[in-house]
Amino acid sequence: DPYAGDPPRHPALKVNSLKPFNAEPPAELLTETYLTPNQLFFKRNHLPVPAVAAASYRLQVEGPGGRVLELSLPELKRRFPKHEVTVTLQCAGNRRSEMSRVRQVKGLEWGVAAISTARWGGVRLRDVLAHAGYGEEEAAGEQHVCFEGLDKDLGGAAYGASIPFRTAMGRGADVLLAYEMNGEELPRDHGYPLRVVVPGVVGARNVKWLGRVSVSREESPSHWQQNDYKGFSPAVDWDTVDFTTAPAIQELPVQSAITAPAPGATVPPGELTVKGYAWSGGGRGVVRVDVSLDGGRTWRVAELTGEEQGPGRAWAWRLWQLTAPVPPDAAELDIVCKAVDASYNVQPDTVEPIWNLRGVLSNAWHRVRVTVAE
Ligand code: MTE
Ligand code: MO
Repeated sequence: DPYAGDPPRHPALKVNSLKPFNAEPPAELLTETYLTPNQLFFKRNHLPVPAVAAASYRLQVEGPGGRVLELSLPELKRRFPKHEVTVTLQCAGNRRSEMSRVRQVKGLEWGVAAISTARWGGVRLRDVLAHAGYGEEEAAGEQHVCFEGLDKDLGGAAYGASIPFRTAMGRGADVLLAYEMNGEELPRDHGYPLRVVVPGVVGARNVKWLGRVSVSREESPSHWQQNDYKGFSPAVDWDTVDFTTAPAIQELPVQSAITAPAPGATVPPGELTVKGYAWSGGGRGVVRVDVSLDGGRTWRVAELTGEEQGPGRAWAWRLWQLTAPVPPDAAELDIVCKAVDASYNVQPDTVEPIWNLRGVLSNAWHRVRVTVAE
């Protein structure tokens, strides 16, 4: 069993797939704390968790002309300044199960919790690339920074992904090679000993168990860059899909969801508190969350909490809550939330027009129905 060496996991996690391990925390636990505890942070593995020995670990960095630098963990920590940043990671498949209720899609049936937030500590990718010999000028041509994981499939192919070179050099230099998560050593499930953290960008590019970094004119040749994690029209099916026609997902669209009350719950008459999270890609902050108790006919503005990060560098979610009177005659409530980001992007009201065969980018208004009773 190639998965026999996987680490132990927290029993509260809702398991989507055991081998490879994919799990999300219960939604109501997700918004209990602003930073997600490491054990509850969602886990998305495509392959067995590799056993990496810290002492023999070397990060390979391919410099210009193909010269390969090898950096041990102590060397990385000694040579480059430590940088810390709070970043939310979201899987492209977060809320996929709502899409498959419209029409069958291919993928893990994630609920609303394939998203989590941590304070990451590590070195700046930009500093490492500069040390390897790359300057800002490389950004002029279209180049990509390619990452390879140490996790491999049965055929020996590593997990891989890439980001545009300008993303690596820009982003307020917040793209990290992280060795710490919430003040602890990076856990095995999250990429021990070193992972990429690309703020504002889809989870899939945040390569764990990082083995090799290179710069190329081409995007990563990996399956997950080329033939997965792309968006398509609702008209495209598995007979007609052509993965070369769509760009790889990088920045994610504006997102929000309700984490409490739970779907199908019974709530007492009087007053109700609704809670959730909101986030947008590309460093676009969340400027407002609207909540409705009557299916979207009337709205109230929720209160936002959590870290307020700088303009264009809002990498982490805001949590939100709203306490409102339950309409006296209501037997049921159709609770809805929708967020607005700093570019005034909004979420679509329904799933149908954004349905896609892979079930990615599922960010329609989130709806939770509850019963009102003593
Ligand atoms: N990196 C490697 N090496 N292998 C993987 O399977 N999964 C990716 C990304 N990085 C993956 C990876 C995907 S799709 C996501 S959503 C995030 O890691 C999940 O990160 P997490 O498990 O730390 O939450
Ligand atoms: Mo993902």
